[in-house]
Amino acid sequence: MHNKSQELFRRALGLMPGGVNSPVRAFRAVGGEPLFMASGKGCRITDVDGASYIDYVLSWGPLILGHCHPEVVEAVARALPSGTSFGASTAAEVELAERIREAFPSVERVRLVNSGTEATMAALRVARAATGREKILKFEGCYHGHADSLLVKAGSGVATLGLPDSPGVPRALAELTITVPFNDLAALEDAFRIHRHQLAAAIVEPVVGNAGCIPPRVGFLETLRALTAQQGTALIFDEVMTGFRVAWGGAQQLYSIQPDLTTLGKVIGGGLPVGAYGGKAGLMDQVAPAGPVYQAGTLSGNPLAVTAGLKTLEIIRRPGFYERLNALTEKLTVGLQAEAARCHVPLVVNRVGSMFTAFFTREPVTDYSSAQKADAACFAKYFRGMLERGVYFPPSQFEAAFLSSAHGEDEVTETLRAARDVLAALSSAAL
Ligand code: KE4
Repeated sequence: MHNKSQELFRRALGLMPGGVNSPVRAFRAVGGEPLFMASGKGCRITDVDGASYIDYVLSWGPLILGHCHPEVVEAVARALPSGTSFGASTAAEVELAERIREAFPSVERVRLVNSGTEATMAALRVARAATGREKILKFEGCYHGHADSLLVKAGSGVATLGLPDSPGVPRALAELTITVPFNDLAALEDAFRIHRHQLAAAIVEPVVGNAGCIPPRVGFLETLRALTAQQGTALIFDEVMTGFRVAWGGAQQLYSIQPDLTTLGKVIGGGLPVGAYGGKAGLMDQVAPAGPVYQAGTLSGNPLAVTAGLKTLEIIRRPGFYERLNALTEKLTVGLQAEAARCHVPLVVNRVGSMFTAFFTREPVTDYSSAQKADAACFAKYFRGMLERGVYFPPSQFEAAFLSSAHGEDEVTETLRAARDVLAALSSAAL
């Protein structure tokens, strides 16, 4: 049934660790072997064996317009004959920086990089340089890329694979990373009391995506903002996933919080490699060559990637884009909860905008430990059942799923029909 994927995976296993170029692609948490994809069009993706699926992974968030949006393809195709990279500045990256600053007023200066990992790694370095402090605070289950300091109680693939933390991170460095549960105000206040005036930065996914989707409790981000301001700690909003996803201006617009530094990625590259970090001029003007904090990148601001990002932002800025996308996502998530209730399958669906996660649990999911109580085995059966019915969700309970503007009513109907079958089967199996 997946013969070509299986053959490619067999070859890949002898060439790449785990046969993949990123752990979350390996299907380890859901069983079976990973699919190899051949093409995508709109909201559907097709594997190398010719099977197509409604895609709710969307390259883990970047494809807010779906696959191969004609205007994005045309823009990149038009830019390609001018060159793929110059290692010099181009007009397009100035334009992208202007778009980012318009959407994120807290970002007075921005530096383009090639991934979210580079963005968060550099933002931490800026915060440590500006404060002269070494300790940082992160939240359990949040994932900020694979920079050493941030692979402590991380989410996403680290959580999916149940890795305690990553070997290879020097203890001396890991010990500088303080972690507290997301949404836990008491633990947050304790951390700022215990490490008073010692924290260089607090980095947070303002809406967690990497423990599955977990919204901030009312008052949580406000308290974090107040504590960081009081103690001269740089507040870093990691908006790699939420930036231009939950709103044009990201979670900081949605919750009216101004961080000191912001990291971006995914949507701003339109499916090509772009990351960014930025914030107050006083902080960012420390970055070389304006200041002494070094960060660099051969392909930073790559003309093709920036072109894809610029065209994507131009399209999502059009009137009604987010209203339609969010309304359709709500219809899907309300429908999933209704189908689960009909089948008496415990299901909690968290959603912010067009990112969501269905947790197989009865209890509210408000932090990483409550997310871990979800029935991962049941999730795996659900994932496989939906895949068999042509619906491709992220292969992990600890990930967010996404809609694109290419998804329509028909796809939601098709997805809910598949969910009804799968949840009924889960319910009868549980009896
Ligand atoms: P990248 O280095 O993968 O571009 O970005 C790291 C990153 C940083 N911050 C947040 C909030 C992120 O979600 C990510 C990356 N997200 C994962 C999936 N949740 C990427 C998928 C993967 O690792 O293959």
